[in-house]
This record gives sequence, structure tokens and C-alpha cells, in this order.
Amino acid sequence: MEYFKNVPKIKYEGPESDRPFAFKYYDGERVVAGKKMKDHLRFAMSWWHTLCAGGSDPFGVETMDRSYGGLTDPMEIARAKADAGFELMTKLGIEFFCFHDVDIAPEGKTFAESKENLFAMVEYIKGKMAETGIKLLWGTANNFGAPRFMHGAATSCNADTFAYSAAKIKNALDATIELGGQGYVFWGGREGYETLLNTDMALELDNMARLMQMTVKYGRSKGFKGDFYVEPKPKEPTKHQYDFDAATVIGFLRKYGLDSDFKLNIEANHATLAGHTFEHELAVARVNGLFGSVDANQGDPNLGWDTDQFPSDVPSATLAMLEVLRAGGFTNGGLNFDAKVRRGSYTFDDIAYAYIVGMDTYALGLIKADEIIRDGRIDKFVKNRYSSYTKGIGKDIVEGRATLESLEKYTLENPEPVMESGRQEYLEGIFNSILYR
Ligand code: XUL
Ligand code: CO
Repeated sequence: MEYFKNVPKIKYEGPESDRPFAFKYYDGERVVAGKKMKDHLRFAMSWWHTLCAGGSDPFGVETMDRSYGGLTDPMEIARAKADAGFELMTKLGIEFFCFHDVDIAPEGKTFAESKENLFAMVEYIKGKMAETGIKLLWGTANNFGAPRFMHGAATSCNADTFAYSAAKIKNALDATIELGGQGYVFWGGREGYETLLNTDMALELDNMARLMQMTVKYGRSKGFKGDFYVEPKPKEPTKHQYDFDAATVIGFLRKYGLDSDFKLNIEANHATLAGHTFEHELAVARVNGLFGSVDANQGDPNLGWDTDQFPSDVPSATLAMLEVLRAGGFTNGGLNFDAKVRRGSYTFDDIAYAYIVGMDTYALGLIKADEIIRDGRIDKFVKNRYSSYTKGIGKDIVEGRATLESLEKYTLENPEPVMESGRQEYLEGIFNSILYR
């Protein structure tokens, strides 16, 4: 059965094309900065938003029909979702997908039944992957949705919930390995607290690390060679989440000796929720050697929550792709569209339009980031701005020869430092002239 009936195979037609079902900028085979666009961008479809989410919000029911032709049996629906997902990815030329355990298979009445459903769907999806050549970017466990996770998962006050979380992660990781996944994500949706009046923060943090350490040990023993990721987010659903932002997560990973197995999965909308720019979070991951993967979406500057919109902001995608290129590009990671269509965009056509705009936005971001690097003016400015560290006292500082005493002596002997302009507006002008030429 065909689900995206109006959607043809989407091809690159260039910016002049006025056909809605066509790429204006994304041309997977085009070589940019020494690599095919598709290999730079490594686009992935998010199973949950694309195939499961129905558009409900706190004020209203679902607006989107996700019964896949009126099906009622949960396993039949799960298979239809897989069919629809692989149809969409094939039509868009998307080569990867990401899933939570509960996205691909319905939960049963018992844990054993859920496990059986999960591995039945793993077999089904494996067949689809073999047919299409589409690969798994990363898998994860939904350890935040069910009532048992109301106080957290690894950070729950209840040890039975810790055990349940571990059991779910074991199966989700086994599923990921079975499907040849290149990554496994931890997103701590309810790993945090609402009030310190009922919270033992020290135990919760230690327990969160314990579960990650167990996962690494198990995964490596099963031959998993991919990356483990933490996806920072400051709040929502929990008031205060432990994985607040990139810097907080890096401190945590280092404290518990997890930084050689884990990298970061940076989500644009989580960055802005934390009061940072997207590119700031990517830069923090990069300069600490922990850049891993990206959840590509965008928030709404007028709203203070995770709206998970499809990315259409080209300047932001350009700044993000500059960071990706500076990090040396993706290895096991990619650009996962953790994004959903608006509630009013309820048709299957809208899903295709959303992916097209998202893919075109990142294609433009990549093209423009490469142009900025090749133009060289911005990089040259930055290099020059720090040139005082390449000679004299600056060189002594970075090469470890300076002490407080030597720097006091230098300061006593020299006049007041002379500053140079930061030239922000000039640089913003260069950025615009490259973006809009
Ligand atoms: C929630 C979120 C998750 C993670 C995976 O804000 O981003 O979908 O990406 O659990
Ligand atoms: Co995400």
C-alpha cells in the first residue's frame, strides 16, 4: 500500500523550480567541501514525530490520522508505520532513521510481551532495511512516557523503576545492535527534579552514571562499536533536568569516566531553551572533543517551550554547519529531524513538504558554511584577533613559561594595554554578503 500517494520521488530541480515536490538546494550527489552533500548531512527520519505523533496538544485531540487506513491491531499499525516510513525515506532520499523502543513496537500488557513485540518489529524493519539500503543512525529507549517514570528513570527514588529502565535500555540497545545502529542516545526527559524538598541530588546523579556505565559495559561486550550520546536539555518535561546543557553534560561525563564512550547529540531547540544559541552548544561539544550528532529542528523565539519545528532558518543552519565542518564532519552521527509538522499541517503531503524545507535549509547551510570558510575573511579576522598570543608575552603564556610574578613584572614595565575593535557589525555584514549573494 502507498501512503504518501501524492508525493513522487523528490529530485533536485534548483532554486528556480516552482514545483512544490522538488528540492531547490539539496542535491545529494553534489560535491561540497570535498564530499557529497548526502555524506556531509547524513539526514535521518525521526520515527516518533513522523510516524506516531498525531498532533494532540494540552488543549486538543489528535488532528492527524495515524491509523494507516483504519487499522486497529497495534502490531498491524506498527508494520504499516514501518512501510510508510520506508516509503517516505525512499521518496526523499533519506538514508537513516532514529527510533525509541515504543515508536517501533507497541507496549504489551507485560514487559515480556513488550519485548516480544519489539524484536518481532526488529525483524520486520531489518527486512525493509535490506530492501532499501536505509540504515539506522541511532536507537533509544523511551524512559519518560509511562507512569512508572513519573519520578525519573535512572534517577527515580524507586529502585524497581531503575531496574525497569535498565531492562528497557538493554532491549533497546540489543535492537539497535541487531539493526546495525551507529549510535545509542540517552535523553534524560525526566532525569531531574521538581523540588529539592523531596530530592537526594547526589544519589540521583550517581545512579544516572551507574546506569550509563552498565550500558557501556553491556554494549561493548555485545560488540557495539558505535557512539553513545547524551542529548542535553535544560527543562521540559522536568523543571530542572540534570543534562541541562553541553557544558553541564561534559562535566558529568568526565566526573564519572564516561567521556571516552559518550559524545553529545545537540538539539537546536534544546539549546535555545537553555538560553544558548544552537551554534554555541555545537561549539562547546566541538572544543571539548565530544561533538557527535545533531537533532535538527528549531524553536519559536516567541514561545518558551520545545516546539520541535522543522528547520527553515538558513542563517542558523549555516552557523550550525560551520561548527559541523570545523568539527571535521560527522563520523557516526548525522542530522536527525527531531521535528514535527504543526497541528494544522495534518496531511501526509505536509510531512513531505516539511522534510523538503528541512533538507533544503541544511543544504543551503552547508553550501554557505563552505563559502564562508573559502572566503576566509572571518577566519582570518579571528586568527588575527588572537595574534598577541603568537609572540612575546602571549607566547610565554600559551607555552607555559609565564607565572604570576613574571606577568606582574611585565605589567609594571609596560604601558596600559591598547585594545582593538571586535568589529562585530563588520563581520555580520560579511556573513550577510555571503548568505545573500
Ligand atoms: C525530546 C527529544 C527526544 C530525544 C530522544 O525533547 O528531543 O525526542 O531526541 O529521546
Ligand atoms: Co531530540
